[in-house]
Amino acid sequence: QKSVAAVPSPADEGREEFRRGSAVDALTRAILDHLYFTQARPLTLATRNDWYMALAYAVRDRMLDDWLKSLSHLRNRELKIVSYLSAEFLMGPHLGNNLVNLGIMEPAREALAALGQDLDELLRQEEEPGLGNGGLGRLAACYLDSLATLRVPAIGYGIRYEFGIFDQEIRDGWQAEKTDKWLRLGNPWEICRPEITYEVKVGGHTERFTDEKGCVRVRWVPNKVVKGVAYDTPVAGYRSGVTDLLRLWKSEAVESFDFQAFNVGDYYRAVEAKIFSETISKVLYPNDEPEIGKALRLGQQYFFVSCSLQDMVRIHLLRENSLDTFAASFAVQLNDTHPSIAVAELMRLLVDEHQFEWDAAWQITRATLAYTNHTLLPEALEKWPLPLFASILPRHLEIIYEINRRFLDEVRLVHQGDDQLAARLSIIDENGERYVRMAHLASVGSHAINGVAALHTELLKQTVLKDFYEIHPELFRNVTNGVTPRRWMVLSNPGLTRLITERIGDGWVTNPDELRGLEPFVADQTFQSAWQKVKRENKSVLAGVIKARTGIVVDPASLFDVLVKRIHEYKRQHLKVLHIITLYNRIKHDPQADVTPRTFIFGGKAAPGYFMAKLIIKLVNSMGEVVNSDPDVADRLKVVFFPDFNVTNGQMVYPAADLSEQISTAGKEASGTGNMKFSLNGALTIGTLDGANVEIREEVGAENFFLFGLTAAEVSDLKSGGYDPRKWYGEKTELREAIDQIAGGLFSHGDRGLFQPLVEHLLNRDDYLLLADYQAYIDCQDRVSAAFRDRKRWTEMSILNVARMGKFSSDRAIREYCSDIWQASPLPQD
Ligand code: NTF
Repeated sequence: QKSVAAVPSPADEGREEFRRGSAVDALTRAILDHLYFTQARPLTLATRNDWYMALAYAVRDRMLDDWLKSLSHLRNRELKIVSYLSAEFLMGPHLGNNLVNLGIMEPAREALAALGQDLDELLRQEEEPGLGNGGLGRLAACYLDSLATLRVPAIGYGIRYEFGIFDQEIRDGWQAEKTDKWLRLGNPWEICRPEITYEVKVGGHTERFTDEKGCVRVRWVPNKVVKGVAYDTPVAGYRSGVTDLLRLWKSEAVESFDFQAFNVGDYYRAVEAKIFSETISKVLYPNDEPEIGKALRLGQQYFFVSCSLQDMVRIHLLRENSLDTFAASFAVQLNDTHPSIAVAELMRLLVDEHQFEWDAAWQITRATLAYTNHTLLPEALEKWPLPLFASILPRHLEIIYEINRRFLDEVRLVHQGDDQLAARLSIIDENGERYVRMAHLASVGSHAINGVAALHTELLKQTVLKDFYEIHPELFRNVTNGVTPRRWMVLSNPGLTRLITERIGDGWVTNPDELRGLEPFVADQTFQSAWQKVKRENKSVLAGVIKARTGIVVDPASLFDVLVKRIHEYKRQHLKVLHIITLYNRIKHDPQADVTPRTFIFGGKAAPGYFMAKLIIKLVNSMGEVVNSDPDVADRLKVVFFPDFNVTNGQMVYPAADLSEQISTAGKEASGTGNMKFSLNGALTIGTLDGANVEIREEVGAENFFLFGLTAAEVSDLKSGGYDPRKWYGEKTELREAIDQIAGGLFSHGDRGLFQPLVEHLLNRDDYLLLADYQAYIDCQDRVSAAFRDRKRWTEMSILNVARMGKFSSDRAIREYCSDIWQASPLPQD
């Protein structure tokens, strides 16, 4: 198993405490104290979880000084607070990350060793909080790390789901979902704040009344009220002296609410209300399923947004006595449309609860909010049927109508006579059944709108938000995504971290542009072999884990070709399958064929209701069975489906990859962030010109990147010209053979029905143009195979990839948000 050693960092040794060895002693004592006083366990009975908990509490204690300091900054009116509203935070295990960021990995290891415990074992004990689906939630986590590292006061606001993203098991080649009971053994990182609670109304109706000043006002009479309770998790910056806050809301029943029912003896109705309340934060919705009709999902969004905004209002009123200056206290970022109800909720709080005039409230709302779009896929753009919306948020619907009326009036004034334009821009979709379009609500209510990669932002302006761009181009920005080098390098790839730091020092951890300092060593023999050795060791570790989890034996000397991400047709895992079958057939036709030995590693979850994605998982496994057990292949090809891909597993997979597969149909992947993690860890990319791949290629150099496939423009031309996948099927022999084999039952024990829906779709629609890109992909993979045989050249390319990845640090992204969107600054050094 892999050892998670710390960087031999000058920052460790620099600490007075550390030099005296007292850090180790203090930690040892603290762990023992927590074992006794918090876990209530004598040494002789302590379980692994007891040790993990004791260590975690001891580490958390060491975050408190900085944390309490940061909390006191919340009251300082000079400091703007970044408020990141997100339905998902995919934080990954906390312990290792906190040890890295606090600079106490080695002292912790020693302290535990003195107690007869192994740090690595305790690190594996932590159940990761899987409060997100994939890239969007993980991005939020990387951004919190960077905010704290850059000393920007920030709060991440979200939902404390009792069950996060399901755990994936593979049974008979199919995905099976298991409830993620992540809180089962306790969560030492969070602190419950029973005194920070807010009431959130649901349903009912509105009433007009005249207030004491003679103004007509609106009162919302709900039919339910729930309570949100704050749970706080500290987020330590990397040796920055700042710890920011992740505040997640748990829903509970309002004690007083249904007392009436209780008093007349209707005990069951009172309990029912409690159950409804607790349901709201019960479970994370897996994405990629149509949201329409899911009342609970809208309830979740409103619940966390309302609690968060009420919390900000409270904090602001600790600073100032009027809400006029709210926008100077908070910059609120909407992570996709999931929190976009914030536009109407902030208006409601200001107008209904704090008696603001509409115009003043609107000015504050727009000055406070900004919106990030993360997808162009039409099926992922949120819209709520009007009746459903009205039944849950009657007051918000009225407010949205008013926002929309004023907005469309403005549009009509400037673009007279263009009724089509107003209809297209409207927050309410009136084509047939009526909907609230959440992306329009977010766009109208924000002072900045951004995409997450250069290409994505351009496409956003040309497609989904074209009309908004035309009337308000000044609102649009691009902020290309980034990932934190702390978790995705220092923590997960200690070997490479050590090697790099030996050569260029450790400044790159916070200033990854310094990785450029590796370029002079590119051709250096000793450095190259050390580089290869690290990769080889990471591959061996992963090979061990693969053996343990799947029973499949893989060869660390083979090319590790990795495709890990959510399973979706646009991400084209099945294109990868066609490639593997093609190589398989080449061997079958000529058992002596010269095929570079490869291990294909797939990983990723499919939304439980997404049939095609689940069928793709089954196909990978079925095809893998045939290939892995064929004596003609003689172990030259191995196919692995690594179950339950999550942050923890990602930390083992990225460092062990030789080749990173980023093969989405051009124009479909907004950015991708896995692509950055791979490249940062020395994998070379094979990819289309999609999302951030475009910029990664620009940075690392075209000669160090395997490019293939249609461009976004070519994709849209091909489609508008009437795309016929059968043409490609007819022309390409290897492609036809592979598809025929899937259809003919070669991978399904002769069953021609099993993969029929997939084959059918490819031959008749092929929405994601696998057939059109097939040949380019195969040819490019042949170049990859050849390149891998030239070990020296491959290693050079690998080093250059790492050396040139500086741009993709989430620190760079956060700096851009701070200066271009939030107008937020770091705390001065104390
Ligand atoms: C995802 N969007 C995109 O699909 C990824 O390309 C991108 O890297 C991440 O966001 C982060 O920006 C979503 O998950 C969603 F919800 F918008 F569909």
